Amino acid sequence: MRLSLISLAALAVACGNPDKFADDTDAVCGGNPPTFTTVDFADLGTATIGGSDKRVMQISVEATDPDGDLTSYKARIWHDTLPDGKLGDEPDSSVPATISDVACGVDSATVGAVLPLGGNIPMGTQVEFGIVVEDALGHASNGGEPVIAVWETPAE
Ligand SMILES: [Ca+2]
Repeated sequence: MRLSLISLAALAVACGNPDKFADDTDAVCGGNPPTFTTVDFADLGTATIGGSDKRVMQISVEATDPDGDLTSYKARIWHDTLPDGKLGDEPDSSVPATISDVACGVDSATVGAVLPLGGNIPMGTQVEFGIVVEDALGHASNGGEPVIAVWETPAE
């Protein structure tokens, strides 16, 4: 993972489970969107990114997609500091990642992003996050509506 990608304001979290081995590059994976039920958060402490130390957090989901085209994905992530169940129209981060080049070969994956704290995402407060996962064919989870969860960011 190239940490210089932090210029995108986010890093991908990509841990796939390529447990199927469909070796057919012409495969059409199907039309299932990814699904997930819960949103997980983690305080990752300090990381050196682009030569400077930054406090970082991780947002992730355990996504499943029966047609196996989580081979690459895009995590669209929203955040704001007003936990009212509403988020902006456009995501604050859109993080692409590739897990495998085996067509239709990834039907579950940990999907998410590492985000810097202390800037757009303030520390020591409740932050409302939303996430949508798009699979390799652009099918979006939950009809494209972000699944929302609130997380209290670390105080320091
Ligand atoms: Ca799919």
